[in-house]
Amino acid sequence: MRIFRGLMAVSAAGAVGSALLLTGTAAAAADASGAISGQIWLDRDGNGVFDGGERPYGVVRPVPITKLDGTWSGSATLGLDGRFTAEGLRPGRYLVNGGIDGYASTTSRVALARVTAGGTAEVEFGIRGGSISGVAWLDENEDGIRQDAEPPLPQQIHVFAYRANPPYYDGAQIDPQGHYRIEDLPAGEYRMSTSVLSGFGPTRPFVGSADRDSDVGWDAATTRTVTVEVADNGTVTSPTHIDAGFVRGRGDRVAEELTASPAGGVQVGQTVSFHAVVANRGNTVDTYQGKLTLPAGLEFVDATSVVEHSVSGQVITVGKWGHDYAPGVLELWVTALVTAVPTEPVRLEAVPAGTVPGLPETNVDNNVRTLTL
Ligand SMILES: [Ca+2]
Ligand SMILES: [Ca+2]
Ligand SMILES: [Ca+2]
Repeated sequence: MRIFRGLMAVSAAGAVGSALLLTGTAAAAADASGAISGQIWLDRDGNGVFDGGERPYGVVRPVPITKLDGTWSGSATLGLDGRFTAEGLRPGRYLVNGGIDGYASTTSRVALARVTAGGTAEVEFGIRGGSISGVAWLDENEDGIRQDAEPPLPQQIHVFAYRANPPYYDGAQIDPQGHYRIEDLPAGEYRMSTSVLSGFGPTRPFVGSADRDSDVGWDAATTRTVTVEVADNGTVTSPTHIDAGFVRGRGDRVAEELTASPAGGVQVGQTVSFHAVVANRGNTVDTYQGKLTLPAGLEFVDATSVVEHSVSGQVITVGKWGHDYAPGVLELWVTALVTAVPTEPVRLEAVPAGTVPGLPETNVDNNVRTLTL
């Protein structure tokens, strides 16, 4: 393939291009018109040449084209194949802008195309993003740190990078040695995640040195971002050692605390306040909820919590169905009115709460707590 750094080539060959979209103001006479055809590719090694292993930039978007004398401006539409074609152009010199935000240009960002009657001017643009790479490993001793003796994951999961603004999402599968590399990423701040591996969960993140820790956070609220930088001169900063540690999931859902104020001797007409705490004391994220059940004689008045809660009759549930909660606690505060002195205790239970089974429970004895008023 011929490559012209920064400048166009004139070719009479017909180009197979993407759909034409001209939004210019001055339509050219068809019998005296020419065309501009081109492509944008991801020049991974930044050498200005479309090498094997590199791929077209296949994102549908406009490619701005302006006639140098200022009499016409419009755009062609870049197709999924990374190609674009503008037809029906009056002969003359045009500027084509092949720059893409978030990527460095490894050829000139703007190319000059000379359109002749019946001809097609060919232009090419190399752009370069960064990469994020690392290893997914089994944190056998569960310390959050990757020791050399610890093995790669037993299955080939995917690792994903997500940029919120503007949205961009891509991922890569790990190889048998646990290594992955997500290529051609535009500049930005990325949050890392992985596909689910049944029976395993993420280890404690951000422990120890940067090249030994796990960079996949337990939840979106506390995870860190990984920055890909792309400079105008074509240099990119591609973070390495962005690793994902896993543990064999061990669950322990706990009804940890249940207190009332007043603590006992309640009277009809009185208001009682409850503080309930359930905990994930397992070694990784778990889908669970806490359920506080008020006995007959207590009428629900109000509830507050840090995470989502819901009320159904006498049962107040804290935690969102199907949500992965990091090791830690879910707290709930409930007030109730005494309409009759209860004969049954208040009951707090920590329960699995997902469409897939939660972590294997290692201690069922601490899942329920009761309180007699
Ligand atoms: Ca290249
Ligand atoms: Ca370890
Ligand atoms: Ca338990």
